[in-house]
Amino acid sequence: MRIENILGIKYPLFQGAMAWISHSSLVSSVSNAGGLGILGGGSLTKEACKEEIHKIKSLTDKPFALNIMLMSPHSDDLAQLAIEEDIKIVVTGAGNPSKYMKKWKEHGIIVIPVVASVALAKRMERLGADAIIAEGTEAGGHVGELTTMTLVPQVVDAVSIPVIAAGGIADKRGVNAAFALGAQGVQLGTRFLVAKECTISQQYKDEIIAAKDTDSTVTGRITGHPVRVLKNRMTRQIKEIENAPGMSTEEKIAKIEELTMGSFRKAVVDGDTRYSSLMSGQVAGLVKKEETAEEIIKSLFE
Ligand code: TUI
Repeated sequence: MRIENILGIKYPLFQGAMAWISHSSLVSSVSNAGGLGILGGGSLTKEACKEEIHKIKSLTDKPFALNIMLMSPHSDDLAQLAIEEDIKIVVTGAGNPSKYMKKWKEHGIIVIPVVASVALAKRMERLGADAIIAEGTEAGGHVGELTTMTLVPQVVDAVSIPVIAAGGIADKRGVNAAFALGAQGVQLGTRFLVAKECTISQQYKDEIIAAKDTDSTVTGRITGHPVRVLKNRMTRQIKEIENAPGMSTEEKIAKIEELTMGSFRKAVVDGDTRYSSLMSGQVAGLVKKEETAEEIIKSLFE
C-alpha cells in the first residue's frame, strides 16, 4: 500500500521533526496543507508535549505524527504519552526504538523509525515498523555516515515496507531523485525551517537563506554525536578543540560540551548566530525565501 493511503495524507511529504522547532504552528500548517506534520518531541517534557498535542488537535483534523527523539531524557515518558493521547503515528529518531515497538504496535500505532543503516531498517521491519525513513548524512542535525544517494536504494532493496527518503532534499528535483531511488515519499527539514509558520528566530531563518553550498559542517564526531550545523564562530572553536595537540579525548569532549551547552536554544530562541548551533542540512544553499508551508508543499508536487 502507498504511504499516502497508509497515513491518510494527500502528498507523500513528511516535515522533518525538529526539536524546539516543529511544534504546533508548523506541524498543523503542514498537515492542513496535505503533508504529514511531525511534532518534534526532542526538547519537550511529557507535560509540555501533551500541551502541544492538544494545540495541534485544535488546529487541524488532519493526520500528524509525534517524534520521539531517542537521546532525550524524556523518551520513556513520551513513548507512554503517545499511547495515552491516542497518537496514530509515531516517528522515532537518533537511536534504536526496539524497546517500545511491541507496546506501540499492540495499541495499533503506525510506527515509522528514522534509520541511517540497512541493518537497523531490517530490524525495524521485523519488529513491525510500517514504513522506514532512510536519512542520509546531507541532513541537518544528528547525522549518520551514508549519503541519501547510497542509503535509500540499499534500504529499498532490503525491506518490503515503504521507504521515505530524507537528507539533501529541498525542491522538486530532489523529490524526483528520491522517487528514482525507489522511495515512496520524502522528508524535508531545512526548507521548513524558513516556513512562515515556523517560529524560530528571524536571525536563524536569515542564516539559512544566506547560506551557500559549502556553509554546513559536521561537529562533534569526537563526542559520538555528530551534528550538521552552519559554520560560525562556535563551530570554528569546536574544530580547534578537536584538533588541539596535547589534550586527551576526554578533555576535548568536556570542553566541547561546555562550549555547546544550550547552543541550539540560542539559535532558535535568542537569535544568536555566532555562538549557537544553527542546525541545517546541506540543502540550505537551495533555500532562498520564506514561504508558507502550503506554498512549499505545492512547489514540490504541483
Ligand atoms: O534525529 C535526527 N536528527 C536530530 S536529533 C537531534 S537532537 C537535538 N536537537 C536539538 C538540540 C539538541 C539536540 C538533532 N537532530 N535525525 C534522525 C536520525 N536518526 N538520523 C540518524 C539517526 C539514527 C542514527 C543511528 C537512527 C538510528 C541509529 O541507530 C543507532 C543504533 O543504536 O542502532
